[in-house]
Amino acid sequence: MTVIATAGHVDHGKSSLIQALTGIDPDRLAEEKRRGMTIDLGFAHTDTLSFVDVPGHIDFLNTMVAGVHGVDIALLVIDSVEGWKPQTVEHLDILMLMQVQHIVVALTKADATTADAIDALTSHTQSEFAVRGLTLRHLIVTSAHTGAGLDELRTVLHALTKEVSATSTTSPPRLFVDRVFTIAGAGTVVTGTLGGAPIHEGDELVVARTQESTKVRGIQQHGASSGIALPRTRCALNITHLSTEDIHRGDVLVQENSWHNTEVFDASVEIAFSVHAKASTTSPLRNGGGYTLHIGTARRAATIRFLNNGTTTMRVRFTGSLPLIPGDRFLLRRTGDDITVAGGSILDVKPIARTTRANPTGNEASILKHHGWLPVADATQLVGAPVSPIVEGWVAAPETVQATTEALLALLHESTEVDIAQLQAWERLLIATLSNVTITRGIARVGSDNPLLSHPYVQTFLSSGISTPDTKTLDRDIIRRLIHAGVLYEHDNIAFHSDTLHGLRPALQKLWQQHPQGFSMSHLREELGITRKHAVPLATCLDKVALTRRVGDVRLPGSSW
Ligand SMILES: Nc1nc2c(ncn2[C@@H]2O[C@H](COP(=O)(O)OP(=O)(O)OP(=O)(O)O)[C@@H](O)[C@H]2O)c(=O)[nH]1
Ligand SMILES: [Mg+2]
Repeated sequence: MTVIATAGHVDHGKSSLIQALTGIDPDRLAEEKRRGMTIDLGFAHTDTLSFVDVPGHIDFLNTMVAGVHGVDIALLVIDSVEGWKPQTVEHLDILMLMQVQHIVVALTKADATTADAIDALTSHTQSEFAVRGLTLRHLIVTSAHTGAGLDELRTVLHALTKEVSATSTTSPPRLFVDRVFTIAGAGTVVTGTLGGAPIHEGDELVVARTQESTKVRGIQQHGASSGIALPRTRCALNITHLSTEDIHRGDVLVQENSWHNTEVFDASVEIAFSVHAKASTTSPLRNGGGYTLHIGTARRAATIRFLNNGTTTMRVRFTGSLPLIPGDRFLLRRTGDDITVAGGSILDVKPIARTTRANPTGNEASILKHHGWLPVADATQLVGAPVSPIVEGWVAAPETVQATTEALLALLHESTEVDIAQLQAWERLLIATLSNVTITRGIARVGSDNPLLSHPYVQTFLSSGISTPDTKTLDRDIIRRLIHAGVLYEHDNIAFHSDTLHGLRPALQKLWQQHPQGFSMSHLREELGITRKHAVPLATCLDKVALTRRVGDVRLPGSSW
């Protein structure tokens, strides 16, 4: 069940509304009862809805930010008597910067005001949303005292919960801890809104900050035991070996070696709406320190530096490391005046280029290009999703593969014999895949002891590129044996050398940049300037070497791409 977080100014009726909806009082601390105010995160649920209730008071804004982490739906509560107040605005800024998908507005305390006042507040709220470019899909007038509007609110929240529950995830599990406590007889329990893949009972996890390991002894979701915690839901994990001294809010539980821990990242920047509205011409951000970074439930002192002397991307350095991936959202609050100034999306969790040169985009191709050859496990962590190897255990961007291949071919032609022990691990694997190269006793050579591979046809096909001779005019037996040896690929009496096919990588890359949904036969003909007679066999042979795969009438990257 996806999580719904409350938001809104102090005393506007968030906790009362949650209690009226669920029958559970989210304010569980004695101090909260005494002061009539939410101080810490509260939790409540029904069979179909799961809530995190946040404090509205400005002093507890950090707690509010931790509460909205990882949620897809927010319930923005506005008191119909008081209307919009400073934390209505700041909380909405935060929801926007965190890109919470759905924002439902509840006007509360309808019993304490007039219909005219509610109409006026409704139109004011509509215009506040419109000016921010937000669509106000749901505004519901409620009263926790009379029960008005509660059924309608439940129906809307239930429908949205169902709508977002299908979100898939490609990253390994990550739990930003928001509460730690002990239960007599059970030991330490941590709670949070789970990100990434599910966690199972018995899983071994580590605290990212200390690398201390622990085991999940039990899982509870919404008060009931469960063998598994599902992504984007609330979960409570009963963990071994760690006391409440060892793990705190802001700590992160992950599987060992499954995330890249970093103290720096490059990111896109978005200025908070209300800050931007006040001073749209000057950026509220300055290179240097004085910021608090919020990611998940973690909060760290940070310094920033704009990239490329621009204002749209920046490098953020912070104290202590966190397990992060591209796409993670974050907030920056200015420590001097304690204002939420900006937020953004992480683009690179291991920036290498200098800030004056860095140009991150966040997509897989550019991350890989930036880092050269990488072990698949490292690349998966930097990209934040599984990547396929180019050669066993290693991955690189197409341009890098092309450059390495060219460098290896040049080396082979220069020195005729290459001692593969002198090569990098990925070069050793790549050189072995080049056709017409044999490796004997650790020495790579062009040509081979196999007379078939020195047959003049091999050179003919190599030098003719994609305008190859019709195989009908050639000795069928030799062609058949060259196909069998993986040197040639053939379709409809047209054959291509495998180096020629692999040499088309840059052209294919260009085609997919122009046609991300797949390129057609005529796109291929146009790009390479070839006839239909050659284009169909060529595309079919590209499918055979798995550089492409055919889907309907178009080609998409294949498993060897
Ligand atoms: N008349 C009326 N009063 C309400 C209603 N709901 C809440 N209140 C009152 O508003 C006050 C604040 O309610 P809470 O639910 O604690 O507000 P909150 O938004 O959770 O406050 P914080 O968590 O401290 O930000 C309490 O005195 C409630 O009794 C309502 O529907 N009608
Ligand atoms: Mg409250």
